[in-house]
Amino acid sequence: MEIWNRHFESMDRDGIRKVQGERLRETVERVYFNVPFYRNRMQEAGLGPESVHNIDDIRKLPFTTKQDLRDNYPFGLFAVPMSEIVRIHASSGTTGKQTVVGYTRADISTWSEVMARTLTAAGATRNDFIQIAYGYGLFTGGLGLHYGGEKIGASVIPISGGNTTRQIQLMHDFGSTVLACTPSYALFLAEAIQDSGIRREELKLKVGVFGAEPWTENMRREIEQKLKIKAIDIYGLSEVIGPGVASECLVQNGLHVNEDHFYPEIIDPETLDVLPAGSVGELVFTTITKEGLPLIRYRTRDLTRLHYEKCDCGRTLVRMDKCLGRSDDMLIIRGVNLFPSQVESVLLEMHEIKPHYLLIVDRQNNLDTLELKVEVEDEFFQDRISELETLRQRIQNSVESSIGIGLKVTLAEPKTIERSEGKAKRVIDNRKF
Ligand code: DLL
Repeated sequence: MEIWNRHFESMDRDGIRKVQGERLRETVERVYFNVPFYRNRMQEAGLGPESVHNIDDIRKLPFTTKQDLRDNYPFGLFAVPMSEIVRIHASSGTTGKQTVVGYTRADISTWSEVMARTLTAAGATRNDFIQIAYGYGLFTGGLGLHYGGEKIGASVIPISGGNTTRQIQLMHDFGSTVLACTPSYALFLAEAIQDSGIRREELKLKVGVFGAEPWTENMRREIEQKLKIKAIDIYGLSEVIGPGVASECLVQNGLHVNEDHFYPEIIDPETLDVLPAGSVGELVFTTITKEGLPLIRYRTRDLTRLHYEKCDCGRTLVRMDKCLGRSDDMLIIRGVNLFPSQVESVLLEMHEIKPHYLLIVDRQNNLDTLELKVEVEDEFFQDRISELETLRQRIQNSVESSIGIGLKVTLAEPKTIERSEGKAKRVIDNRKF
């Protein structure tokens, strides 16, 4: 089994901790002097750059959250002048504000490096054809995989997401060997291939690198059986870099975290205490080499566990379990991140409806569906059907344009959506992960 960067991917624990300590010191210095937000936070905590000597000192530093990125929208947490930024990506966020991330030339090079590791760990080489069916654009999936694919010298097919008929045709005609997309799209493609009449023997596919949304071992088995490939889990988030934060090797026993670039911790989301190795909790990352947007102790809200034993593949990089869920209410629908509060803020602006609503998420033919049920005010519910339909359409247009995902809106009579005594239940997720 090939390892892209044997030096860093199989370093012993003392060695890696030393590297992490040095890089953390540099990062803390960089943010202290270049980002007022971090300088203020550190000063409030009575800390300066000299407070950090080794990697264990990370525990003294304050946490950063998605809210901090929003408060400093769009570029407030960047640690370099904009003239140094060569790329900007973004992911969806509450009330229409995106989470914006910026990369220097060196960051793009780091990203290509960690993606080269990811693809190599999945068994890809320069002889492969990588069909990239993640979306290209502000989302980090397409371009992240793209640069990694080129770095290992593979033949990259930048087809982007959607257009299933064309996906299948190119997969067949070009002889794609690696498929990169979300796991739900992989399942959708698998069934579309079965229906297309193309026999599996006519395809050269051998492995898939799937991520950007939660999926279970059951889903993995289904994809592997239907597509007759190995399905590899890859994890990342835009704020940290995009894909390339952690990924499985062919042993498929946890995702190796590229901890020489992104230092992971597991905390209790309530007390914020760091938990001992092996405990389930919220994953926190500190970027220790990034220039454009370094993040200190960034709370991902993803729940998982870390394992430090050496893996059979020879890598010593710490492994994280498949994500077990989130410690907030974020949903991922067709790869797009959605907070119920985004929908709520649109509804609150319309006087014909009450802010009583329910989001129903389901999966039909392996594609996520989203339905919004919303209660109409008494006085408006008496109205004629055609007026209700106009209202329904208006809600649909406003919500769709705000969240960027298609959905079905249904109107409910006043007082029919169940009230809860505690925290309102806003989401019913019927997808089987
Ligand atoms: O989804 C980056 C990515 C692209 C990862 C392509 C893998 C492949 P965001 O849009 O910022 O970035 O969403 C990040 O998606 O905090 C997790 O909740 C979730 N997520 C990403 N990968 C996985 C995975 C990209 N393998 C958020 N399993 C993260 C479960 C995942 N959840």
